[in-house]
Amino acid sequence: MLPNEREIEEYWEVGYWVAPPLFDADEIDKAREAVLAVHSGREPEGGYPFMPPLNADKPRAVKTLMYAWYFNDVIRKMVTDPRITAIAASLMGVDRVRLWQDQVIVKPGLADGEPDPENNVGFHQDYSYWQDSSTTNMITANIVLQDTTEANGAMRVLMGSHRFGLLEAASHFFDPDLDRVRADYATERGSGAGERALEVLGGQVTFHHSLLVHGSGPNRSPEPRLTLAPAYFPDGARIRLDDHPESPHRVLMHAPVPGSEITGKYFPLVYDGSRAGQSD
Ligand SMILES: O=C(O)CCC(=O)C(=O)O
Repeated sequence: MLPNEREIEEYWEVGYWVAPPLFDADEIDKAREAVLAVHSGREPEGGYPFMPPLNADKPRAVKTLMYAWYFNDVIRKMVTDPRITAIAASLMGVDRVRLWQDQVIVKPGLADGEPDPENNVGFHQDYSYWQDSSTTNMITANIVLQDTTEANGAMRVLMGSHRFGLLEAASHFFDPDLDRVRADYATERGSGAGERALEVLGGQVTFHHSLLVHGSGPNRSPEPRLTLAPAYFPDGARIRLDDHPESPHRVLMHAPVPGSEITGKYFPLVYDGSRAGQSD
């Protein structure tokens, strides 16, 4: 199920690609269970090794947790699955791929009609949080764990916005005002990119470039919207010391030397085209 040449060209044109369903109902059920377990605080025993989920104390706000792959087997298996990592390699145009991070996202359902802007994911560019990597040729996969439409808060993308380059203020994941941020980006770049909600079936996976502007509106359904969002980068990318010493990647790089390759157990090789997609 790799993208063909035309689809790869399209990815570079619009900044995202939507894969057909890659995971079956059983795999999705197991992943949903894992997502809810890691957000519940029941695991891992002894507490979160790196950082706790954000917004855990706000029942109606979007919640995210990073590095669950490190302690949860189901999540690790999914984010290192060659069905995904081979596609990431094809779209990035490289042979060898490493895992950059994961993000486990829970968007609670607001079916009772009470709005809560913090249920939104603000429009942002992932690379704005990732500037300690030397390359913007990085990619996020959104593994969608239920059928998802605008009604339950499908991810929205500003098509082609990865070609804007890094925007000045693009770290807006937790800024709920979608209209203002969208307008700011349009002002900065002088043109409005077309916007699209990625409506997909459970088990489908969407891929987006690290500079693509994306976010999402509220989940108005009764059920939580769950997503597993691993991100990948080409093997050989180097450490770039920016001015965010507290970024989780920087912390996990340990005594980072600028210009040296990003490697080590927190950035595992998850696809090697020359070895037919085994992980290490
Ligand atoms: O879940 C969403 O709506 C956005 C996810 C996201 O920002 C990402 O995967 O990079």
